[in-house]
Amino acid sequence: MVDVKSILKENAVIAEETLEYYFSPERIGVGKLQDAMKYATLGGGKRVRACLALEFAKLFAKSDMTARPYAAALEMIHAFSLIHDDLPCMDDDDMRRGKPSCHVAFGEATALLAGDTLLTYAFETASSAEGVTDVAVRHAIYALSRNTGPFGIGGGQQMDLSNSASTYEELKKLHSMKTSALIKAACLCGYYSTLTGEPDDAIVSDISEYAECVGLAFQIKDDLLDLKGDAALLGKRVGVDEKNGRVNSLSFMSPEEAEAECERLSDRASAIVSKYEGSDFLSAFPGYLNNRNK
Ligand code: GRG
Repeated sequence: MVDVKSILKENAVIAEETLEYYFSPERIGVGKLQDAMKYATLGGGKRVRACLALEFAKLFAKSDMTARPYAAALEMIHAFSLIHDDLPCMDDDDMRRGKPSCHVAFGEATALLAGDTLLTYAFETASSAEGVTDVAVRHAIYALSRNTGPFGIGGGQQMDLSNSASTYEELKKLHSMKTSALIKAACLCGYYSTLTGEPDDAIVSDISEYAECVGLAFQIKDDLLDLKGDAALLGKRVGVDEKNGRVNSLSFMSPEEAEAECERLSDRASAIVSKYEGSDFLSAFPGYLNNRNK
C-alpha cells in the first residue's frame, strides 16, 4: 500500500525548498512587498498542486527535477488567488492557513500588490526554468495561463461573485474553472516538464479528465469542510458560505450525497490514471483527498 501521507509530506518539503530558492533576496530583493509575498506563500498549505506536478513528472520521467520550477510557480499562483480571495471586496476572510490573512497582516494595498506580483513572478519562474526543453516551457506556460485566465480561475471567480448558480450543473462549470483549472495546470505542467517532443494527445486528455475529477471532488470536500470541519485544523473560519448566503455544492445535495459524489469522482480519477505504470500514488491520491480534515 502506498503511503500517500508521507509522499505528500516529502513533496511539500521539496515545494517549500524550491520556493525558498526562488524567494531568495538575490532573486526578488527585500522589502515589504517581498515580505508579504513570502508571508502568503511559505510555511503553510498542503501543497496539493505542487505535489501533482512533481508526481506527474515522476510518472513520465522517473524524476521530479524538471517539474520543480513549475511546482513553485503553481504554489505562487495558488497563494496569489488565496490573497485576493480573502480581500474584503471578495470573500472578506481574516484568517488563512492558521494566521491573519495577508491584507490583515500587511494592509490591503500591499496584499493586492503581493498577489499581483506573485502571479507575474510565477510566470518569470516558469518561463526561465532550467533543464527543460523549449517545447516543455511553451506548453507549460500555455497550461498555466489558460487555466488562470478567463477560462480558468479568473473567470471562475467572476462567476462565483454573481452567486447565481441555480443548478448543480451550473455550479459544476464554476468549480471546474475556479478549482479544477489550476489542478489541471499542475498535472499538465508535471507531464509537460518532461517533454522532449510534442505532447501525446491521448495522455493530455487522460490527465485533463483526471484533474477535472480531482478538482470537482476537491471543491465539494472544501464545501463539506466549511460546513462541518474544524476551524483550528483548517486554519481558517468555517461556516463562511452559510453566513454569507453563498451558493455551494451543499445548496444542491445533502452532505451524504456530496460524500458519495466525491467518491464517484475520485474513483473515476483513479481509474483513468491507473493504466499508467508507476501510478500507485496518483491513483490513491484522490481518495486520500476525500478523507482529509484540512
Ligand atoms: C487568476 C486573474 C485571476 C484571478 C484570481 C481570487 C481569484 C481570482 C480566484 C480564487 C480562486 C480560489 C480561492 C479557489 C478556491 C480553491 C480552493 C478550494 C482553495 C483551497 O485550496 P487548498 O485546500 O489550500 O489546497 P492550501 O492552504 O492547503 O494550499
